[in-house]
Amino acid sequence: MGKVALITGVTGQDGSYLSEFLLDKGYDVHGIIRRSSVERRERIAHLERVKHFYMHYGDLTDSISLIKIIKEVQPDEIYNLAAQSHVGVSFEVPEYTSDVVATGVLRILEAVRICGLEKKCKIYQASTSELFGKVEEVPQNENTPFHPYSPYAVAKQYGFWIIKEYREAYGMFCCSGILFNHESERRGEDFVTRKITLAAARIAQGKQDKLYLGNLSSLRDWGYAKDYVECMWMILQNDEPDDYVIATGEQHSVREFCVLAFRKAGIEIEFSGEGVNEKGIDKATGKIIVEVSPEFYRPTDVVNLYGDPSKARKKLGWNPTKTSFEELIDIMVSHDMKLVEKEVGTQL
Ligand code: NAP
Ligand code: F7E
Repeated sequence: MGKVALITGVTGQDGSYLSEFLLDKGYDVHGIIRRSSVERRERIAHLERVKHFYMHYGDLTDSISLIKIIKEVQPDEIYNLAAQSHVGVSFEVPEYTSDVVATGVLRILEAVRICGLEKKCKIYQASTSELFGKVEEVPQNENTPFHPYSPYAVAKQYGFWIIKEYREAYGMFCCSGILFNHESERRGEDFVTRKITLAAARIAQGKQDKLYLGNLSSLRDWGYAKDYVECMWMILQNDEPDDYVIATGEQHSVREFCVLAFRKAGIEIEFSGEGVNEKGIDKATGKIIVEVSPEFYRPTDVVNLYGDPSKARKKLGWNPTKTSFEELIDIMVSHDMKLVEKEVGTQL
């Protein structure tokens, strides 16, 4: 009989790729979904009638639903991917963010104990490079001190420590993957990479005039989500439970991402000016197509993320550079060029 996995956040970017990955490996995959007034399940629509894929209504803020689902499913592995995952939004909804992102992890751990599954069930926690926040060293590895720098990051730090605590206090097999940014053609549209690739496609097709962004100098270590879900699984297959930094070991700025994405869409862009006055100009037409808007600045911003994935490479045999930065941009822009072709109307 195949193994049984339970995924929270199954409708998200990572949840959808992980479902596909685990189904391919012969797992029974159970996902927790929330009821919403407008169904937003496009990332898993193709899986809904697939054999061995099951969905359950639940919420990370609702212990009863979690206990019921875990009792019924009896999972061998839980992947806790659910979160209010937008850092900027966490400044607007800090209490809700903490409830889901911090206390939600505790609810999962306790539900597993209440169901008597603490010796059988392994747990993966979606931790984040945002823990390094106002960075204390570059690049960052498993020994770099944490300095969370947003309500989201502070909540994720609780998640990291409660996972470690339950591992040590109760001998549970629970692990955190400290994942650096990972993107894809399924990335939410309000994260900077997807916002750029969609805008590049729309501007190239005459369906948008201009793109407004925040901090163009912010530096990130961006990987491909499809490669990163493999690593989540590898972390739980290892003999010992442990925490790992998952990153590519390459760093680029938001500005650099813009130049390459627009180039892929057929537009050469040149930046001039500084801070809020910086502008991205279409070299062929002289038109300003990128501007900075303080609306997208954060009260505290994380600006220098750069991961060192040596431990994951050595201990798990994971390949951090399967998909290069340029290939990631190619995948996203090619996808969005086709998507935008089908769009009716303009976003001017
Ligand atoms: P995402 O696309 O924003 O997906 C978040 C998922 O969480 C969605 O399925 C969402 O469901 C679900 N969710 C939100 N609130 C919930 C609640 N109260 N109860 C149950 N489910 C809830 O995020 P992602 O990019 O796939 O990231 C997956 C996880 O990794 C998150 O925990 C994120 O914080 C973490 N992470 C992401 C990155 C990255 O670069 N992508 C890096 C490090 C860590 P709905 O569809 O109902 O909204
Ligand atoms: O911002 C800057 C922004 O929102 C990246 C989440 O998955 O990864 C993600 O969080 C950078 C920041 O991702 C805009 O200020 C400039 O410095 O794409 P982002 P994030 O904040 O790094 C981590 C690892 C997670 O754990 C999170 O769940 O880009 N930036 N202009 C902008 N960001 C956005 N969103 N929009 C802009 O217009």
